[in-house]
Amino acid sequence: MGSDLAVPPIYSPFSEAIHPLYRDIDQQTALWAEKFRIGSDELRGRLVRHDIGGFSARILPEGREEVVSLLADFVLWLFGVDDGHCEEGELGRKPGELSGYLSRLLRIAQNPETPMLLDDPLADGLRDLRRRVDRYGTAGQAARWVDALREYFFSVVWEASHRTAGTVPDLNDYTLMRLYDGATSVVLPLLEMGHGYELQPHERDNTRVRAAAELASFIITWDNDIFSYHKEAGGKDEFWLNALRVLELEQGLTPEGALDLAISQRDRATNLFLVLCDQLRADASPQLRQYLAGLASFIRGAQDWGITSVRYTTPHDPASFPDAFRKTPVDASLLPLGIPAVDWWWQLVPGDAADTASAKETLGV
Ligand code: 3E9
Ligand code: MG
Ligand code: MG
Ligand code: MG
Ligand code: MG
Ligand code: MG
Repeated sequence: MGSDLAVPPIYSPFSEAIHPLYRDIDQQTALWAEKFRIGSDELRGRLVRHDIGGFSARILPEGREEVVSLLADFVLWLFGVDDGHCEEGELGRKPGELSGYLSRLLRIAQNPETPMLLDDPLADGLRDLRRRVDRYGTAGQAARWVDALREYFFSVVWEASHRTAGTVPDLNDYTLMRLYDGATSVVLPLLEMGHGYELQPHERDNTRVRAAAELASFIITWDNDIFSYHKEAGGKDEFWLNALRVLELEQGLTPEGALDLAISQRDRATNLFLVLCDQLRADASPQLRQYLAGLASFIRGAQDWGITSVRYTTPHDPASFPDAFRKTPVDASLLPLGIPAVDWWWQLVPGDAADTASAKETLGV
């Protein structure tokens, strides 16, 4: 049985939207998973019912159909790795072997023609994904996608070392790991490809733009930890990592207390994201404006999918979820969280920015 923790409506100032072809895209993703035999038959049977096509259609509501489909197939593939190998498979407890396997996969992502892992369904699926990344993206975007896969892979090896030792990281380490192990950064190049533009490196790698992308990762993964707590607490893996669990253990909180603190943290990250994006938009290129809008769609898409997908609602043992979002934060603060790895995000907004009329208007407080 999963946890019976009741999740209240959480704060989302972003607009709900979905690509009109979401049903077709979801069906095509199920066919793709079958064609490449992603995961065991049992895992694949579960994944194709999780509305991953709908998730992708929410991330790219106005995106090019082929890229929405590519993203959906890629997210299903990622769950093939994350569920199939890391959380439910044997490699999740063998960090050394896991890093070897993931390094081989990375070679396939870089050079799909490489004659390695020839009988491996995930490698075959990855070859297909790489060819489509080449078709719809630039060489630079393909390189960013490979680099982001590497940072995701590196973080799941760190996770596996905790799983093997049975240790739960402290909040700072967990926050750092979670920026990558939620596989959010691998989606970012597809936000660009979905709209057929390329963000120039001097903008993408600008510290404040990177902070905005990291804030999006933080919000998406903290929300995932809130909405997947029921599934994860009741799952087969007695070792599970989740922000609420980290807060319970580190700060001696009840699940309810940890939920309240996690909500306050994700609200404060959302407040900062809004103010930072407002400031960035002031002198942004059209591409950067589109990218920032893409981050907001990614956050909102993960929220709408998170409260509706049977992956998290688990109808056989229902999670207690809200059916809507709230328009104002529970915690309207623009102060840092006290987590060293990420507190610098707040230094990017001038000290008195929190008190300006425009910040208050942005936050609706
Ligand atoms: C997420 O964390 C793991 C990723 C591999 C899932 C694939 C999803 C994306 C690439 C987009 C980001 C979306 C999120 C984080 C929902 P975790 O906690 O293992 O996911 P779970 O679904 O098991 O709660
Ligand atoms: Mg489906
Ligand atoms: Mg479905
Ligand atoms: Mg995971
Ligand atoms: Mg998981
Ligand atoms: Mg989760």
